[in-house]
Amino acid sequence: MQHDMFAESRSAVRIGPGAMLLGGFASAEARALLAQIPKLGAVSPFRHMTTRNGGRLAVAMFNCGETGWISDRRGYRYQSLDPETGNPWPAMPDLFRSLAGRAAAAAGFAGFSPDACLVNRYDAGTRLSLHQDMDEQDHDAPIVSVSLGLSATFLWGGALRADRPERHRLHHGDVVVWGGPSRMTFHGVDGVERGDHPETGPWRYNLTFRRAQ
Ligand code: MD6
Ligand code: FE
Repeated sequence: MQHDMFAESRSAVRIGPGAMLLGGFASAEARALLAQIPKLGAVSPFRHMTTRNGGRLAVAMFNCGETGWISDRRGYRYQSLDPETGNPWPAMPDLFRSLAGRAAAAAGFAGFSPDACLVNRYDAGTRLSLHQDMDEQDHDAPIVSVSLGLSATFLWGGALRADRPERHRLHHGDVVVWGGPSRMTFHGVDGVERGDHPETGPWRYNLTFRRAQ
């Protein structure tokens, strides 16, 4: 398909020390990755989590894996049970785990074995403001972030929230890996444009893999 061929021709770009944007790294597997989402969502549905101050996260989420990231009135944390169902999160599909390991290795982090995968769903206009991923116990492991469907702009900041972010366009099949000296870099998402993607319709999906425990 035209879309995937374009993505596959894109190359790897170093965006910081220990940080790579692997253009099209997941293109060949994108359809198989997407096919898992409704199956996982049948166990733990997409939901808009609450924040400490009573707000609602604009990004819809659920997790798969041994543990999962949640937000509620008590704050952010990882837990092994889905608060919505009271049951464990669905298991991480082998394809997810394998892709995350291969992408991490391609970026210089051999042996990455995620125990959590946050599945994010964005609609047009949804933003994720600059933040650090810091609820994980293991900060030695990298973060692997897979983009599927509608394109978005990845905001790649610095060690301080005030650092002006670089903007990198992320397309279907792109993977960003950050670890080592970049592990605590501020990042966010902007610019999901209205569209009708051949594989995902009106959505952008993102799979974020982490070693949380
Ligand atoms: C992305 N997502 O969607 C990057 N971080 O490309 C994140 O950085 C992220 O979606 C923490 C919690 C949820 C997220
Ligand atoms: Fe993040």
